[in-house]
Amino acid sequence: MPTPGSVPALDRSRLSGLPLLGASAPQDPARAGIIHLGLGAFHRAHAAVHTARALAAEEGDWGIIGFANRSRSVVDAMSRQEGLYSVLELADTGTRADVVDVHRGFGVMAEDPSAVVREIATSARRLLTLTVSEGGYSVSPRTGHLDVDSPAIRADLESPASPRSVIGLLAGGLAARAAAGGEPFTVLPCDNVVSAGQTARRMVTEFLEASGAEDDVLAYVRGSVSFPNAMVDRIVPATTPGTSDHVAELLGVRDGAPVRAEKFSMWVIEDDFPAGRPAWERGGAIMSTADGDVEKYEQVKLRILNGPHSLIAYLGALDGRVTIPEAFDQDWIAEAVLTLIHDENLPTIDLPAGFDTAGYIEDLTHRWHNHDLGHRTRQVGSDGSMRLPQRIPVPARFHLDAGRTPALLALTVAAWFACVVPPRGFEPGEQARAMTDPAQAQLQEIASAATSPAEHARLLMESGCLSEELADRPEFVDLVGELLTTILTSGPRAATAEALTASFKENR
Ligand code: CS2
Repeated sequence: MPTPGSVPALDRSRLSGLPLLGASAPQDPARAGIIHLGLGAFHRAHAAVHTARALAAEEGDWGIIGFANRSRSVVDAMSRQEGLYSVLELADTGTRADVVDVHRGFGVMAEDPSAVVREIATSARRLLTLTVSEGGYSVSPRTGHLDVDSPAIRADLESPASPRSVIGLLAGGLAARAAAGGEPFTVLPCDNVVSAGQTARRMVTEFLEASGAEDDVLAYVRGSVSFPNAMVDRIVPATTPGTSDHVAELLGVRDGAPVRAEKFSMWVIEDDFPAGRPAWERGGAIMSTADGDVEKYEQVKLRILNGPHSLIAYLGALDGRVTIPEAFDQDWIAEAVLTLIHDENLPTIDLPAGFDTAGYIEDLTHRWHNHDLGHRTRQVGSDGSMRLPQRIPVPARFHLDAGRTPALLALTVAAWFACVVPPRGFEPGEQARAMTDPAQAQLQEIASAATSPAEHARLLMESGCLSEELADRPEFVDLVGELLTTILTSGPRAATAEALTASFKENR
């Protein structure tokens, strides 16, 4: 392997000798039609890749102005590389690296939030994509409405002219665009959020109403701004220092901002773009005009992939497993996960017409076994307080309402508590300790008065941390308590056996 010093840096002068993914966007930043919020690895390995491929099929003014949330590191590295970076694709058939060239401007939301507002007001920008993770939508898990109790939303509602939260920035940007002539616009969420487009529209509208926006701004957002739903799917683990070395080995250049991903990539988008869009259907995405179809794909993704992914992460971490494939290699974890998928989640999904469910699950089990990817249990297990409300309450209530016990869904919650809000005296291990969650301190405080694991689980559930509707389902709350107790006394494997016995046997 070349040493760092001997490898030249990735820059435009070398581009002609490197494999380009799709095509370059037009160079002029003034012609960049897309704004992106959340310049993390997922966007760069997913939407940006599909956009580069779409540009290869059909030219257009679809460069991207990218804003990172808080950190400067990716923005600095990509600026140094004039927008270039490489995607390392780790497949069974081998690993390849290609360079993407579609980003034409950068910013950091936390440092210069007003730049986001200015960009949205600029008529040459025609759509905005979002990967700000579940928390960025500011939905209260308790009420399902705008989280007016969160400090960020509260501060923005007090001074809506200088917003900092994502929802506040979108509202401020759209108000500025309405004032600047009111040209149509699209906000396209690309996160694992239920009815992501509708959710974003609701939160922005609730924000505008609560901040006393003028009627004509509300009318503009209602009439000229679309918020399509979308299902996004590609496993993209965090970049590691080894990623740059791997790229250097394959491409002979040193990239300060590479990403790595599996080969699989799927993007299903509701086709509602009043100001135009790239030819994404020619870049590997599925554009859908069928009413409600994309929400069905979102359900498939959240309940077949994401919810079970959380279960692998929490059981795996409690079992000391560092990566998802190491965890999924354990037969007892795989059995729990497949039972969760087949018995508890699948019956709750209204499947898209013609969808090959068996094929998706088959592919998925293969994807979860990808050791080269090394996706960490600690990464998938982080931010459960934002992720599990998208993954657990709806399917759990579906069964509870019919008098059935969704014990694997309850196990997911119990294992999450054990990892991230462990009862006093329980040591969940290094992988679980490394999981982070913005609500961790608050949840610990809520459970601090508990004198038993069952009470610990009850206090957490009754706080509505997953949803208000699940808080008052004693049969579910008690089961989470029992499973948490077993995790503490006999370990995650015993709790899994207990859940498998307790789960209804409908489809077996
Ligand atoms: C994962 C997702 O971390 C998580 O919660 O379930 O990031 C998952 O890897 C992607 O959604 C795959 O498309």
